Amino acid sequence: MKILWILLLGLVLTEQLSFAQDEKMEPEVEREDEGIVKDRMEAAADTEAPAVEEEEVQKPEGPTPSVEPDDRHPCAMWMGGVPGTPGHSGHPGRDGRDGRDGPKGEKGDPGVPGERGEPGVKGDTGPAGPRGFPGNPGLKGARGESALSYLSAFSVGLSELLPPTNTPIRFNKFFYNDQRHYDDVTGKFHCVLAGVYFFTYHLTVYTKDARVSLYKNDKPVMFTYDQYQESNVDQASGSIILKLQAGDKVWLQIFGEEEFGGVYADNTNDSTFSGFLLYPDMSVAARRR
Ligand SMILES: [Ca+2]
Repeated sequence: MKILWILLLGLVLTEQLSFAQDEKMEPEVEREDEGIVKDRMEAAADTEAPAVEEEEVQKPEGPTPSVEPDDRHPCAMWMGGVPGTPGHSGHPGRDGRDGRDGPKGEKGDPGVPGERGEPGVKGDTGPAGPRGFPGNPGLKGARGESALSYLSAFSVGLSELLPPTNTPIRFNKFFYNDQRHYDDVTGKFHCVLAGVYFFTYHLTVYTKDARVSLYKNDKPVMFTYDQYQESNVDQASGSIILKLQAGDKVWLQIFGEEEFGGVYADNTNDSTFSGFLLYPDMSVAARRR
């Protein structure tokens, strides 16, 4: 019986020594591995296993060196010895090398457009551009009021040799009188269009003096006096601008007695009286429209 216990103790000690040798050999293997994969460990520092885990792994799980007799095989102790304790699990392997980059993926779908930004600050005014081409002519304007509405002119001459005095001189030789504003029956110009008029007369004086007045509505407004000289043919003339209203009358008349009635005309000497509208009174013309 004593010999049996000595054998069991020897087996246990042999197992313990074998386990201790395994532990001493592992660091050497680790050092060899470190030399090979040193670079890999540096690159994969993040994924390195914590030291705590290694310590826990290296801590041997102490087997309880107890030997229980096997009832099923009562002769096993005599024939072959006690079965060995199962070995410890090995250390986890180190991480492998990083794989090569895979092929480039397909282009993704366009993203959703962002929100519209705030309007920018108004920029400075740019320099003036070059002058453009002339534009097309505009449309023809509407037909206006005919200027013929404001026509008034006459030019007449004396046909009788010596007109009577103190009465309007009747000029019945017509150079122009289309509007018939000069009345050769009365010898007076009849103002139809209110406005500003110009009048002029050029008279031949012969056989005696001539004194002529230009009348406006029964009142003389201008005088011309020419003294006749024997064997001469003289001229007397005058001109005036008057503002007239519609209905006004203007004429020439010998002022004085017969000794001042030297106004004369024949085939080679005319005595003329002319007048025309310079411009109408627009305020009156507007009321006429
Ligand atoms: Ca004279």
